[in-house]
Formats: sequence, structure tokens, C-alpha cells
Amino acid sequence: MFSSKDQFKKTFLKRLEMLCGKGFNESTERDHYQTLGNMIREYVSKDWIRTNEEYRSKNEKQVYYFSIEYLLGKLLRQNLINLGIESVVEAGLDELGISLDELEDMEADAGLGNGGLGRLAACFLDSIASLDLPGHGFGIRYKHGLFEQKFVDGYQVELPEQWLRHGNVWEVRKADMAVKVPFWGQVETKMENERLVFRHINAETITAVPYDMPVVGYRTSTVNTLRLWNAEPSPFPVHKDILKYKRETEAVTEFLYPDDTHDEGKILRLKQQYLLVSASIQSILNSYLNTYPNLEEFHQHVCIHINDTHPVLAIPELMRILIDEEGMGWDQAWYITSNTISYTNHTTLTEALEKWPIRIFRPLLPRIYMIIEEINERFCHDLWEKYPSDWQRIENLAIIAHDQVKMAHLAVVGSFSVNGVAQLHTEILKQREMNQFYQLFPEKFNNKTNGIAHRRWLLKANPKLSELITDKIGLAWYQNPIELRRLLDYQHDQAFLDELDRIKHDNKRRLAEVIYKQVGIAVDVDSIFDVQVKRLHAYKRQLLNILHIMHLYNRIKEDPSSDIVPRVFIFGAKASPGYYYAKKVIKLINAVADKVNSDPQISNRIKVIFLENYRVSLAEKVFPAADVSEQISTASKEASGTGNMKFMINGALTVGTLDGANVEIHELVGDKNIFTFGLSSEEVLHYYQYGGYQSIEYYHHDSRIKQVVDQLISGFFPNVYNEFEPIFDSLLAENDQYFVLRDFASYVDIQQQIGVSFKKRNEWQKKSLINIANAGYFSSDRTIKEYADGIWKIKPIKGWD
Ligand code: 26Q
Repeated sequence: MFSSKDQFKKTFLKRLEMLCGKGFNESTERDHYQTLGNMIREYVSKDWIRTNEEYRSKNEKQVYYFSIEYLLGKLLRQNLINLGIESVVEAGLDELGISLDELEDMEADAGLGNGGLGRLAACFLDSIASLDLPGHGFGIRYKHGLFEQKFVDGYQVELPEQWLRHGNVWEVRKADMAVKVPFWGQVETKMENERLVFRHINAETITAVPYDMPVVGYRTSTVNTLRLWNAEPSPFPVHKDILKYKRETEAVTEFLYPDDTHDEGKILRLKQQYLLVSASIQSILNSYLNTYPNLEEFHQHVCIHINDTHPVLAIPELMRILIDEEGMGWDQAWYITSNTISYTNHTTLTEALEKWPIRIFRPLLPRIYMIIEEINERFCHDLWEKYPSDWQRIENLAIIAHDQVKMAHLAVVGSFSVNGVAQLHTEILKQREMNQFYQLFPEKFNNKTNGIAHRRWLLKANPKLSELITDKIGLAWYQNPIELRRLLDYQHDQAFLDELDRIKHDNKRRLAEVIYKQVGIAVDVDSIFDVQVKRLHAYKRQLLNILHIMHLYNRIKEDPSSDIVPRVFIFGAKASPGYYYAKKVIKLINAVADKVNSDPQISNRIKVIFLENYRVSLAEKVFPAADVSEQISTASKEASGTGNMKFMINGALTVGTLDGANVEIHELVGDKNIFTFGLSSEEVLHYYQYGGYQSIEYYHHDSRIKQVVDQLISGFFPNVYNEFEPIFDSLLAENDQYFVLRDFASYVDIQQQIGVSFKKRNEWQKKSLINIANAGYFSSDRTIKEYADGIWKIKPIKGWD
């Protein structure tokens, strides 16, 4: 049906009639979207079935990626690209008077994630399928993804997201594969045949129903599966109040939780985690036992990867099944389990490490709790043998301590691999945050620097640049992104550099249209587009960015002739609904935007644009249009960052601290092609350990700092009495935990250099080219090959080149 334009048109019209019961003339854009989506799914289904048969028959080791989040975005165009039918479809639709771009607008973003971690999972799925690797995703089918953000009077307001409102063409409900997941109740312990047996009684069960989505690889017949679970009431429940049971059950997969480490202990979140883990493991075992007679060699054929600690209950759940249902002894079950699970850590922030109070955990998951207790007891016993009398160390390492279950400790103890997500992050884990675990299990720790799906973030998001690249170096970079390095040959090719510049300009114009539509401001596309898009967090320091903007404003006001290269500062960021401080920063950015944008004296020299509702589909418009990429976290705090890579591959230059993967970007492009500033991670960690930083000194000794900090509370912003006092206090009374004032001068200097550098158009273009050329390393294809070889030990079904 996609072999030629005419064939496509014919099938499309026929399907439209069948599916929508309408003729072409009365059909709507949504009908067209539905029709095309269905055609693609049908086209994919043969390969999908065949891929699954191949996995069943070949007995190759498989990996299952467990993640509580998948930030997929839109799938239509990416699927068309991967299937190699984008141009046929686009041309066919065009002849029918339908624009593919407009159909794409019909599709809702699948926003089942908060940010970096969820988007990483989505990029990984693309690479796993594109590399013909036997790997599948398991997750949750939230009815409402991450909230939709609106600004009302400069404040963030959250609305429930509704991605399923018009259905989801990519999913297939598999009611016959539903499984039951038990909660509450008690554990009955009995002797049977001289063996202790455990039975979970009086449990309330939830039925988990899988919805499968095909994951189409780039130009390959491999179609993997993303299986998302929906919580539904079990038939004939034993429950006093059926309506209440139904309501409570459906609530389990209703909402994605916003990344809010301040608001702990939400029982529904724990229910979600166990639902994901229990349903997924049951599903894996069902198919495993169709092929293998028992579970004794499970770890040789299956790897379960947990994306952060959110699915860490996979460890006690697998133990439970091996012991309670398969009748294995503890040691054998432990050997199998701890050789099946691998774990990725995404943060070193201690406040972000998951902990569950026992009083919540034990009643909800009584048997799982018992098993964790046993794991803890045996682990502490081993520690005692190894470090006799070292009580402090044992307390530090224990899985259960101070009435809490420490999920990261369980993950390290119960897995065979623990990886960080960038070199620096892994070193900090090994040498600091998890040093005592590293001493105990050095062989488990390894690094897998993050990557991005370059076929989405370059090929799909920036078609013009992609075309130019392909003109020069051919198509090979689609499947072998390291080939982008060949662009280095064109560093001195003026015509090529001019083309690059023209494309960037074009992309900026397109983003300017989006900005105009959203905020009604016409920005000057010859200005520097300086962009910070990411979740709002204190450690990411959007505050440093906005204070610098206030400083530029002050300079122009004091000396209208001052030499400042015109800039458009663009922000995109959601704050967790309960994160008070982050919401204050949002209000501050909006207040500065109001003040700056409406000042005729400033005119087009500075504009501040805060884009509402930052999400994957908006990101695809932002990255290609950026000149400057803001990666300004407090050094040591950002585990990796992945936006930094998306900017780089689209030719933006990074202004950043030496944090996360910025360190590796710096190594690749060299000093001249990145703007680094601020404290190093060692300096930051040194301050935390030994003290010695007094923010008040910077306030008193740098008049620029004093001026902007005072403006937070001085009536500089009209009608916002006391609004920013908490920010003022965080900088002075609380001694500026994120070193905003400490890095301020250094940031002002580097921004000054950026202005100078931007004006030397040729040099800038060359720097931009060098960034693009080196970005191939940050493809998630590279990352996934490292996981496949180094951790999962899986091989491609078809063999890599
Ligand atoms: C915790 C408790 C309750 C509810 C939600 C959460 C929660 C949810 C999501 C906590 C954290 C997250 C997400 C974390 C995250 O995205 N981390 C980022 O992961 C990226 C991929 O590895 C890195 O590039 C970023 O540096 C890291 O911040």
C-alpha cells in the first residue's frame, strides 16, 4: 500500500471510507490522521508478528527495559521516516490536498514522563529496534501524562493532560494477556513437607491489562514492543464496597506523578511501581516458560534493566516468584535474581533518592516487605563478617534503616551492574555518593554516557540541516552517526558555512513564528537565540540566567550606548506543582520578561520569551533554532543532561559548567568551541565538605550582584509585593546553596565573550560546524551498543555491520 504514490492514494481513500464511513469530501483532518495511523499500524503488523516469532524461536537472550516513564512525543512522522515511506506518503497526501504537517498536529504528544529520564527511555527504544536488538519496554499507560502548563498572570497553572481523548492509534489492547497483581492482605506462613511456605492471603487484586505499541526500527524489519499496563478492576472482587474498589483501582494508572522529591510517601506511587514490576515479570515468565522448562537458567536468557530505582521492586518480586511459586531455595533464587537485574542511577542528589516509610510499605506489600527484610538481614550479616564491629558502615549501607526502605541500596545489592549516565557522574558515584558500595562491589560499577535518538533530534527535527549534511557526506550518518565527523573536512568551505547559517536563520524564523503565535512578540531573528529548556530545578540554575538578564537590562538603562549584542532569551520549563521555590523562579522569569519586553528603551536589544508547556513536540522546534545552549547547573549536580546533546547536534554552542556530559562535549570539541565557566565539581564538593563560601561577601563586593539581588525586593517589579523574598532569602539568608552568586561574575564574563564571538560570523559558523561534526558520539545508538555489549550481553538478531 506504500509502494507508490498512486497505490498509497488509492488505499488511503478506500480505508478512509471503511474506517470513518465517510466520503473524502465530508472527511475531517482527524479522519485523515486516523486513517493514516491505521494504515501504518497494519503495514507494520506483519513485521511485528514476525519479529516476535523470531524471538520465540531463536532463544537469544532478551533485555526488558523497565521504566516508570516514557516521554515518546509524537510517533507519526518518526514511524514514516523509519519505515522509509515518508516521501511517498507526503507526496500522495499532497495530491489529495492534505498536508502531512497538519496531520501531525492532530496527534497528541505521548507525554508519559517528566523530562530527561523519560525521554532517555524513549530514545533507547528507538536505538534498540534500529540496531535489531531483542529488547522491549515495559511501562504504565497513564490516562493523563505530565500536566499541561499555562501561565496565568505569570504564575504556573497545571491542567490535566488528555492525550487519550481521541484514542491512540498506535496501541493494541491485549485483554487475553491480562495478569493479576495483589495488594494488602496478610502473609500466612506454614510448614509443608519440612519446608516453610508463604501464602499471601486476603489480598485485593488489580487486573493489569497490557496495551502494546510497536517500536519500529530505522530501515529494518525489526519491530519491538513497548508494553504499557492499564489498571482495571478484577472481575468478581471480594470487596465490601465495589464502587470504591473500582474507583481506587482505576486511580492507580490515572496520573503520572510529577518529579517531586519533596512530596514523598504517596501510596499510589508505590502501587504504580509494584503494578509495573509485578505485571511485567509475570508477562516475561509466561513467555519464558513457553520456551524453557524451568527458571534455573533464567539469568542466562533474560536481563531486566531498571531505569532508576522506580522499578526496583523487580528484585524482591523475582525472588518471591522463584521461592514461593517455583519452590527454589533462597541462595539459588538470589543468584538468579542478582544476575538478572541491572540498574541505572540518574542522580547524586541525596534528597532525590527514593525512600519508603515502612509504615506505608509493609501493609500494602506484606510479602515483598518480608523478602526485603530478609535480603537486608543477610546483607548486613555479610557486612558484619567483612567489617566486624563497624556499626557505622553497616548502618550507612543497610537497605532498611530508620524505619525506611532505601530503594537505591536495594538496587545496588540486588543487581549485577550499576551504571551512571556520564563519566563525571559515575566517578562521583564511585568516589563519593556510593563510595562504600563501590568499595564492596567495585566490579558492579560502570559508566554508560547518555545519548539521544539522532534520527529524531536531527533527521526529523531539522530536515533542512539533515539534507545539507547528506548532500556533503552521504546517507551513512543515519545509521552510523559517527560519520558526522566527516563534516570537519568542510570547516573552511565558505559556501557550506553560509548554507549552515542560512538554515539556522530559517529555523530561527520558524521558531519566531511560534513565539509570535504564543506570546505575541515579534523577535528579531538576527539576535542571538539563547535558550534554556529543561525542568525547573534549583540546581539547574535558571535563576543565574535570569539574574544575568536583569544585569544586562541594568547596564542598558544606565548606559544606553553600552555595547550589548542583541539577544532573545528563550525559556521553557515546568515546575513540579508542589515545588514552591521553582514556581517562584517561573514567576520571576515572567516578571522580568514583562518588564524588559515592554521597555521601549530596551526595544529589540533584549527580549525574554518564556514558552508555555514545554514538551517533546515543542522541543523539536526549539533545538534547531538555537544559537546558544544554556547548560549552567551547579557543577556535580546534573548527572548527564541530554538537552545539551540535542542542541549540539543542531549546531548550537554550549555555555556551560563542567558538569554531567558537558565535560565530554568539552573534551570532544575542545576549549575553543564551547564556553565554560564557573566552579568545577571538585571546588563545589570541596565547599560542601569543608565550608568556606559566604554568599553575602559576593553580594557586598560585587555591585552588579548587589543591584540585581536588591531588585528582587525593592519595588523594581510593579505589583508584586514580597513576591521574590524567598528567592532573595535563598541567596543570602540560606547562603546560596547552588553557588549562583559565586558563579555570577564568571557567567557575565563568558556571556560577554559569547557576544563578541557571535559577531565574528565566520568563526561562529565554524564552531557550530565543529559541534555538529562531533555530536555523533552522543547518539543513543552508541550508548545502546555499550549497554548491549557491556551489561546486557545481547546480540543483534541480524548482526551489526
Ligand atoms: C520521584 C518521587 C516521586 C515522584 C516522582 C519522582 C521522580 C520522577 C522522575 C524523580 C525523578 C525523576 C526524573 C529524573 C530525571 O529525569 N533525571 C535526569 O535523567 C537524565 C537521563 O539520565 C539525566 O540526563 C539528567 O541529568 C537527570 O537529571
